[in-house]
Amino acid sequence: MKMTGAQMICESLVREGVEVIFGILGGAILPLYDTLPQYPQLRHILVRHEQGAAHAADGYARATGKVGVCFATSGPGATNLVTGIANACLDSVPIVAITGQVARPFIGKDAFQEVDITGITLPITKHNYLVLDAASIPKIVKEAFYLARSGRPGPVLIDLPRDVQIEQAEFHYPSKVDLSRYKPTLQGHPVQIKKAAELINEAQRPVIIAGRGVTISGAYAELKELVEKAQVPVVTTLLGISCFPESHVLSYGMIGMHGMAYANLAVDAADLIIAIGMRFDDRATAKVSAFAPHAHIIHIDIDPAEIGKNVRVDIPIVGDVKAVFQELNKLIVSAKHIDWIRQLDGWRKEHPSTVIRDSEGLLPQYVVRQIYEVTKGEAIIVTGVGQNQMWAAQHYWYDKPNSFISSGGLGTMGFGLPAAIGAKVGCPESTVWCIDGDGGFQMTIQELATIVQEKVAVKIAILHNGYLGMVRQWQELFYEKRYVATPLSGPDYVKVAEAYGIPALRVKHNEEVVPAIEKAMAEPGPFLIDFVVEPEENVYPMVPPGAALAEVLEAPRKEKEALSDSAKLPVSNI
Ligand SMILES: Cc1ncc(C[n+]2csc(CCOP(=O)(O)OP(=O)(O)O)c2C)c(N)n1
Ligand SMILES: [Mg+2]
Repeated sequence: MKMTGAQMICESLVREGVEVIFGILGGAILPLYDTLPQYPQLRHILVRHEQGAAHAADGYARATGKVGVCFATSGPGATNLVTGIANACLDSVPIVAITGQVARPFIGKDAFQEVDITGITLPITKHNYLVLDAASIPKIVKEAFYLARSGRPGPVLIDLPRDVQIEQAEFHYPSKVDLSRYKPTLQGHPVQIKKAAELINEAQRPVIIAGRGVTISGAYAELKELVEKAQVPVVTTLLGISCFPESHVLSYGMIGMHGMAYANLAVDAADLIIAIGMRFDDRATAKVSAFAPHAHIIHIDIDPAEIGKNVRVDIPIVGDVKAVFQELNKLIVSAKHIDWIRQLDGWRKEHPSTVIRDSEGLLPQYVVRQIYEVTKGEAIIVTGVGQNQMWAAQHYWYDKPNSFISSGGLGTMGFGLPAAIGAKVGCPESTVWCIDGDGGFQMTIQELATIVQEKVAVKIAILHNGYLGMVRQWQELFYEKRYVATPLSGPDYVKVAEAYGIPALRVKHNEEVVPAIEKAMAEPGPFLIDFVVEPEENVYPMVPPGAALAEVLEAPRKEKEALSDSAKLPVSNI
């Protein structure tokens, strides 16, 4: 059947199961947009800035496990996607970005709104394409989706000249891809798996570090089976949060710069680290040369390029986490590590990293904990970047698989709101809370209009401290309190929300917190709460830059003396 290039794109998207596209149009992509009404299965969500489109596609992909799709026009539309594409690349998120390009005869002529977006995005995409004829569109789209979602997922960009969108050609959708040089290894090598099992069975002080690869692979049950059978304590990376239930007795929280002190101490003392679907990011390992100094390391990852990249590894296993676990679990013997787990529980009591101190002033940690209480831990939490992100990671308890969405690798302020839109569009039945900082929120604040136009019932909590807080914290601790360029003003967020048509409240006192969150939850549509919190509150624990995981700073003594015992510390019954 003959079709235009634009129709071929839409038809191919439908065949790939796409339901939602986030984007903004312009001249170079107008033929494609003009075709959209012929495909009512494709819901288009008009964002207010292309960065929002890429982050929304990213949030959608993380929340659903499907490929997120975004459209932008050539030139500035395409460059506005760049941050979102880089963000998806660093966090292994499958998105397909389709950009308009100037017509073929104009390419290379510095034509109006021409940029070399395939050149620009080469290092931040898993792969990208410049489409040179309409006939190749079905094959390219098929490959793009396959590449985005298979192996280690990531972003793929398709650049589509305007005249290719109009050109007619025969449409043949391939039933499978033919990529002879791209064959991700899914099954782990049996010899390596056997060696890993032997190490696990012999270990006295084993620790699992679980990363986002567990979530991507959907290996929740397999991980739990191993943990319970071999009695191995679990810690996670930031992006590993919610791949293992945090109220499980063998869960010891997050490691890293703002990880739980006891989690970091566990890694430091371990004799075996089983690192799963994680890439030893420097925020997770802290000083690499002092990382897990007493441990053998097993590293399971689908991407061979990650093995041995940052940390020495004794037993590498390249493969899909779920497939590897299915084999590994057969070789694991039941064990009890009574002394080791007692030791960890002791550290958890001595270093109560998730306890919130009593305070007259409104603490951001308390706000997060109350969002947990009111939502009963069932919400999907999407964060900004900075202190708000760390408090959201530390003080909500993630038991529900894949319920924590955050920008890890790129640490992109402005991610929260558009990513929350994507998550809510993808999971309309779930409650989605965006917990953001006042700085990051102002970076993509314009997406409030998207929420209203598209009726996206996102709940927004701004942890409003009047600072670029995380940087202020570094200035306080390492730059003798020289607060250069971190004090931050902003608009009246309640008025702004109302101006967009979103109901909103301001909260300044502890007793107002729960009623406000309950009001937000009772509202069927979106709701915004401006939580005016203690301006100079710091995130603890903290491993200072350059220090080892074990050199963790905890909340100053004065604060610790007034600790309330309200924290829910899971206590092992061993
Ligand atoms: C796009 C971008 N610019 C700059 C930074 C550097 N940075 C990291 S955290 C932070 C402060 C964030 O402030 P806010 O959003 O108010 O969150 P808070 O730390 O106060 O909770 C900054 C500027 C960044 N991560 N991303
Ligand atoms: Mg702030």
